[in-house]
Amino acid sequence: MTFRFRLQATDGMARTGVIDTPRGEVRTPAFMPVGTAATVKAMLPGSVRETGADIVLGNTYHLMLRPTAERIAGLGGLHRFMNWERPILTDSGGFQVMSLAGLRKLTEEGVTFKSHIDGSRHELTPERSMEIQRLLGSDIVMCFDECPALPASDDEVARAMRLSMRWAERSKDAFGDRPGHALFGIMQGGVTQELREESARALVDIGFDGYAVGGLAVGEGQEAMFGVLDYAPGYLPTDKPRYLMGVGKPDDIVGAVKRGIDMMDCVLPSRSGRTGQVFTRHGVLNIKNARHQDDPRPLDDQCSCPACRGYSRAYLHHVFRSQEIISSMLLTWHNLHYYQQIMAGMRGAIAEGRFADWEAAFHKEREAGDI
Ligand code: PRF
Ligand code: ZN
Repeated sequence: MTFRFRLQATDGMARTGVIDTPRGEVRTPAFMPVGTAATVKAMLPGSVRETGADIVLGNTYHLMLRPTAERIAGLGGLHRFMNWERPILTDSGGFQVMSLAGLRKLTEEGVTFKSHIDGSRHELTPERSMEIQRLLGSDIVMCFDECPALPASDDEVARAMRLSMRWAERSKDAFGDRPGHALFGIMQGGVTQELREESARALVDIGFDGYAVGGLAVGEGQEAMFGVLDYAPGYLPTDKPRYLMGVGKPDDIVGAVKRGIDMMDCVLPSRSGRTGQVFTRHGVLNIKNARHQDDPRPLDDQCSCPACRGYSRAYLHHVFRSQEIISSMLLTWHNLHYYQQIMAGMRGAIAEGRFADWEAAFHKEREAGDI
């Protein structure tokens, strides 16, 4: 069994399909929980699966620093190491270097940087990123790129995009031919249409198994992001998956799928689970708030997750305030479950040609207010 994308239905620009991989199917549109340090924090792999996830994301940057890619390879690869046998997509490291590492130096060759953990010096290049992602055993490998924070000057955005395109070519050469594994290119170009088009052409010329839209959700705001998504997916092949990196809030995800995105990842549902922010059909609530302390109701009476089936808001408020570990476990489970419910809802609606109605109902439930 090799890597393949089967588009099954479209509704407007929205699409639904399946990515076949040797480790199982990924139903699209797909939301990928983030497992940065070889764990989706506060969740057992079986629990992640129970929320409905088909694939999780891992990070080159974190794993190369600790415990190192060579150690994970020696222990049988990332799937075995973290006990998740289904597909894993790994990010390439460039984005995390820029947002997390200490002193950095960027050259044509790559990036040298200081670890945020112990200050030790490291280098990442397209070739080294491909080697690390191979050692991890990643099913979907991302090209090494540079993502500038916005706002940035047109010159800066163009320079970073063109460098990323040269790195994409080196990534492809270094990746080589690996049946059953996929390499995705990453489009850059900020919020400038001409640069996005140039980037897409460069990637399509090289040829990838899928295409990511990078460089968004980095400070430009939802309206500007949707502005780019109104045209960017149109520059990409229809028969390959499209992945919007690092997005987002529930309404970002729905808006992205509406515009032709097939895959997304974000720390928001899992991180928020640990900070007490809860996503529900009616909007966001903060469990820390004193108004929950006597409330016998579940977070969401229609949600079938363990937090909602077994516990009151009062209990969840109590364990959060008491900094009990079960608080992170339950809130993360609920948030991931809710995100996967959104994805399943969209997949069903697209398949049946009723995405517009589904989207209207999604927004209406949130406007109803009173959470
Ligand atoms: N590039 C890579 N990873 C990313 C991004 C990117 O542009 C983003 C942007 N939102 C998140 N993660 N390699
Ligand atoms: Zn729930």
